[in-house]
Amino acid sequence: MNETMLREAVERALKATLPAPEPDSPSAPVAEAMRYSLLAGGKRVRPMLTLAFCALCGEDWHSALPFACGVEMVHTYSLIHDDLPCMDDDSLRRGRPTCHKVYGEAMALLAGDGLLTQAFETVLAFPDPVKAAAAAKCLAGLAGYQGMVGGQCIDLSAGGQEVTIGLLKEMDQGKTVALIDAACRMGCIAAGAGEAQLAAASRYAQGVGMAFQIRDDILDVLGDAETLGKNTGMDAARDKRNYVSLLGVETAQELVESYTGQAVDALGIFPQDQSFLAELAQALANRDS
Ligand code: GRG
Repeated sequence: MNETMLREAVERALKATLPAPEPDSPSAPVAEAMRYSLLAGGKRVRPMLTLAFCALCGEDWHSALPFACGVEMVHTYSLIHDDLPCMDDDSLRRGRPTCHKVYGEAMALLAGDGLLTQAFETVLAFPDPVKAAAAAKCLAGLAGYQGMVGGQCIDLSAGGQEVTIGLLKEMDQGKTVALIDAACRMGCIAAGAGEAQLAAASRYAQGVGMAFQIRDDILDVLGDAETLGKNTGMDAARDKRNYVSLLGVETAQELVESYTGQAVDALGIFPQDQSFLAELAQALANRDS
């Protein structure tokens, strides 16, 4: 199992889950907009985590593909909606014009809605209905108002205000950590893992998720738009506080390393080979895209 193998399996499964629409079908415009954003690349970090945790719990990772696709669909919906003029109003995502720039705001809104609902249809198609229901509940809880949507709500109300590290952490737990947590836990669920393993997966997600977001803040300042596939300098332009504006780049990167260490430590309870997930955490801590 390696990164390329997992990423290619995710790409194939996503294409199969959302095939090209019949051109004369009435829903073709929304299906096209959904495919435009979903199949635009992206690092596929969350679905890789789902597959890798399934393998770490001793099951064939291929079996977790429906859960991996579901998580990536929810992630893509959040990006489409986040880019809308009423949210961050962004023009570039995954190296392409954002969904609403190509298809218009109304169709981009529908494309996000379509991906969110399709995600649950995909998760619930998992052959074991008990695991399917558990994964759907996990995804709904962590992506909803007490998770990712809640984090976005804090983000919207925090703009232009004095923000503490505590509030920033609460926001990032929702916006970023929650879906990464769902991705890791759903891999464990696919493998029929027990409570101790689920709790360890959440500890890993906590470390990787916080590190991922703080690295994202650093890349918003130091990164290159072409490599990232999205515009940089956006938090400063919107007068949004983040880890870099509060702590500076150096301290922010120290935090990235510290959270990454916590993530790697959490893998200790698993009897299987942990090297893939440990190396992935390290690679994400130093990512440039
Ligand atoms: C429900 C509208 C709505 C939003 C939810 C996730 C989110 C909140 C907004 C997306 C914007 C954002 C900066 C989120 C923080 C998480 C994050 C760093 C997303 C980018 O994820 P990557 O880098 O993207 O994995 P790719 O394109 O590689 O999949």
